[in-house]
Amino acid sequence: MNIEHRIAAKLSEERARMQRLVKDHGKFSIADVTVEQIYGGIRGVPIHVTDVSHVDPQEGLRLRGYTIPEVLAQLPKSDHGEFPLAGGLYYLLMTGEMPTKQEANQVEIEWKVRSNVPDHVFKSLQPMPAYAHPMTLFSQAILALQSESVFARRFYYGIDKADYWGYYLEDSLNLIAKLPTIVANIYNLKYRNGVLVQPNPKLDWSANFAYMIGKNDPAYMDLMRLFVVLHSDHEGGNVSAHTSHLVGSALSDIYLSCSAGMNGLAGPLHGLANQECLRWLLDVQSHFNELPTEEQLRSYLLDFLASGRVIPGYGHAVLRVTDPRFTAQREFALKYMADDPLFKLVELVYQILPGILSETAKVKNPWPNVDAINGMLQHHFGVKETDFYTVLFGFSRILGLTTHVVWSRAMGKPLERPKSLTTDILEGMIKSK
Ligand code: HAX
Repeated sequence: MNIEHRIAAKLSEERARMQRLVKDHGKFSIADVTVEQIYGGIRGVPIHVTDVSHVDPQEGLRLRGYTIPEVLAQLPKSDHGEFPLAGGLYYLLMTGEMPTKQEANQVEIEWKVRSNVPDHVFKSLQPMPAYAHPMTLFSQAILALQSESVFARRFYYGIDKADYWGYYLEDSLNLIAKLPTIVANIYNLKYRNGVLVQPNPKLDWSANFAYMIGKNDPAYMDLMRLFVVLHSDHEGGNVSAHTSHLVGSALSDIYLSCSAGMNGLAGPLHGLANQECLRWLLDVQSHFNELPTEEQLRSYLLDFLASGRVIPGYGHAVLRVTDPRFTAQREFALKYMADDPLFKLVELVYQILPGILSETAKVKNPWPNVDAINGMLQHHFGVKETDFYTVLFGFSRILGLTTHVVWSRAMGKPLERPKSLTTDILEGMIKSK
């Protein structure tokens, strides 16, 4: 398909660029790692090069060099809404080129053709207890699909290293094609009496998820198109992207890599924050019964922080401004649900909390991140099962994760193997200086 040709056309130049850097500047030092950093989650230490996306602390996310407003404006749109087709987004992430509508539609068609989910996937989920978290089911479903890995089978019979990436791309297309059916039916299994729904061939990838959970509202379908763009990638250093990359570096296939990435996304400091954020907003709402005054909310927030808890949806490991993904979702909310009491609460928190967090010197970023609002939007359209929200995040993030993994194989990146120290060695290093 066209994506494969576009990647192939770029590869020799990209590989030569990397080889030149290593040959001519191999000993150039990028960063010194401090004791603070090694004990502080390796924060800020560059560990990886990827051109798929980049997060600038002051500007936020760029996907293949395009800001969020540019991506939303320039990607080909669905005929039935204002927001882009996921097929075009995937084309952009994989090739670095802004697709035409025809190219975006070709990816959508390719996904439809590959969308059938083998029976054993849902059969493996059905015996799980009702209280199993949907992220567990999601990761499990991806792992169950590993039986279908084209790369794993080809590797068994022997393949040229230079060709690995093509099989990874096949696996990526196959996995992503099945995601709307998998994700929607995890929802149905957990919250709609287990009814298994098949995709509607007339709908695009993002809208099909909405259709399969019984939401046919065109505004919700468009929200899902927006949601998918905004959550699709956030450079290579975050927990899920780094995990997938690391696992993929062992030549574990796309399914193994993405299932591992989803396990990282399931953590409350990463993807689970959207679930926590909506639960927190609902708690605040039920505490006050009606929209609090500024003073009431300020005092509530101060008490909450004084109890040592974090407020989900605020702060970021890299960003130092309001997340543009928050801004894009806020604009959607202003258009479709300006009078929703929960949105009014989101607005009031946005007005007050950054000031409060700034006063506590320790928070490096007092501004809202993507998760401060995404749950509220789902809640508005009746998707109220908060524990499902991280699955939605994963649904879209796999577009980015698989792109990183495909390109890592395309560039022939080796097994990742950083070094750990013992406390004695570290103390010895400090003494000897
Ligand atoms: N509320 C209260 N305290 C906060 C805070 C918040 N929203 N954000 C940061 N802090 C605190 C930290 O807990 C830390 O306290 P200690 O020194 O006592 O440990 C201090 O401020 C410094 O933290 P930081 O350097 O500003 O932030 P980190 O890079 O360590 O962590 C986090 C970034 C996103 C994990 C953090 O801001 C947080 O816990 N936020 C709430 C959870 C959240 O919204 N997560 C989603 C982030 C977006 C994402 O990745 N989604 O997938």
